[in-house]
Amino acid sequence: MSTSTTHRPARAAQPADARHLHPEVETLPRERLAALQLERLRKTVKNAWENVPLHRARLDAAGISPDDIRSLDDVQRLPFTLKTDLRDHYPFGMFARPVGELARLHASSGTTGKPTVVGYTGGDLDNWADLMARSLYSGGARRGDVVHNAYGYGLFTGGLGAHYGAERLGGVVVPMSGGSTERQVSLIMDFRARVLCSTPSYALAIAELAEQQGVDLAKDSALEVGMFGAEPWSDAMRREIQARLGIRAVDIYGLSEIMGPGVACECEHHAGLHGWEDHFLFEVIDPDTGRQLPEGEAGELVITTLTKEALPMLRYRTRDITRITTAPCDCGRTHLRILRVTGRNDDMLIIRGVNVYPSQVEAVLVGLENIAPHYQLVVERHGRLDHVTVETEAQPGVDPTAYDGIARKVAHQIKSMLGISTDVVVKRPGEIPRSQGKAVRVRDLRPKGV
Ligand code: DLL
Repeated sequence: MSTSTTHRPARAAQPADARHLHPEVETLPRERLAALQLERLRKTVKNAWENVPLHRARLDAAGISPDDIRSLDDVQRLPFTLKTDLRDHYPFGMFARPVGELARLHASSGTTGKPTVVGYTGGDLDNWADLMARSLYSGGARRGDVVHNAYGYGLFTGGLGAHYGAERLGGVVVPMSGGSTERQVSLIMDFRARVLCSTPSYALAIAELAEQQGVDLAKDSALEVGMFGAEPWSDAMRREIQARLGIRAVDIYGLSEIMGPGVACECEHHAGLHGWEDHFLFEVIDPDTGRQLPEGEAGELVITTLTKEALPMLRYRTRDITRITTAPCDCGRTHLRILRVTGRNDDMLIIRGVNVYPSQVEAVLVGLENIAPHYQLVVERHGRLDHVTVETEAQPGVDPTAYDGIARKVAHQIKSMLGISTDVVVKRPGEIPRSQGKAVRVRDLRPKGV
């Protein structure tokens, strides 16, 4: 583990046609990966126990000392860490290093209460840049590519995370951030960007504006790869973005509490996202019982960091719902794959007993005739039942007198695919708010605390 700072855009040593950026770790046999994980898990528990009072108190209460970690299964004896722990110890109470020894802070605002603050040593930033470079490479980015980075810069980890990863890869970064969508289009064209980094919803907003300006990004731009994440998105949305931008759309996952973007990323096979197991230990648990689930079963993703110095995380409950497989991947990488994150536990709606994630509604809507791929779900309480109105938009050029008929067809389609009854409102083109970062998919009008 290096302790240098990330402000050094080291050029990657790999030739442009190699299959992996760091083959020595990306294709490490699983037994050796497990041995490395165990060694690092022990160090992480020691770091947490020695330096973070909350972790020490919880480990002591559970009767576990760092020396008790003898196998990877012992991770199940460790207490969980929750997002509320970070909030309750705002701002620096979970840090394992004095703040003066850190190199950077990030924070996420959240909808209520105090923000969640995360910190990094120079060594943490160095590892992050490496993992993000590895992720970009696995998605198809290469040294020398112009990387147009439309993730928001600032406290959000997307902008700077992608930025330093692209530099580490040897890319030429355009630090655009979100917003100024017209300018995004002209710079993508003028600078001949090959790689676009943004949320999937913002990629669509860029595509839409280009079309309005008469620019055909699919035909005339140099874009080939999109690295999309930070929010759930469906395969239908992937097809839509691929067609409109003329690129291969790659799913990339991460969260600030664990690091930021680059915790897991798809390879060229798009068959799940390789989670980088030399730096993280992944589990899937039953969210109700907290028990670890066997491989392949859907549940809540739990991550333990293995190399973080400033903010070691023991069994962090992500609230993200997914499945894990360790089956070999055709790309040759040995690191496990998490399947597409369909949504967060907190975003799940229960409509007359049926569990639904907004991304499942998206999968039905996107690609339907006359409907544009923009939507919001408005959730209200009618008596004791939740009620959802799906607001979506007509494609430009559709006669407004046809909107009601289209709405009925969409409601029918949602009922037959997902088994839930919804009201559907078709709005005029441009009426659904466009995102510049994470899209707001749900407007929750239910009374609070009920
Ligand atoms: O969104 C980090 C990131 C930036 C990831 C850019 C990828 C690209 P947070 O703001 O802390 O960090 O939000 C983390 O976003 O727990 C998931 O619920 C969601 N999320 C992130 N990536 C994906 C994805 C960044 N590919 C939260 N698919 C996570 C689905 C995702 N959900």
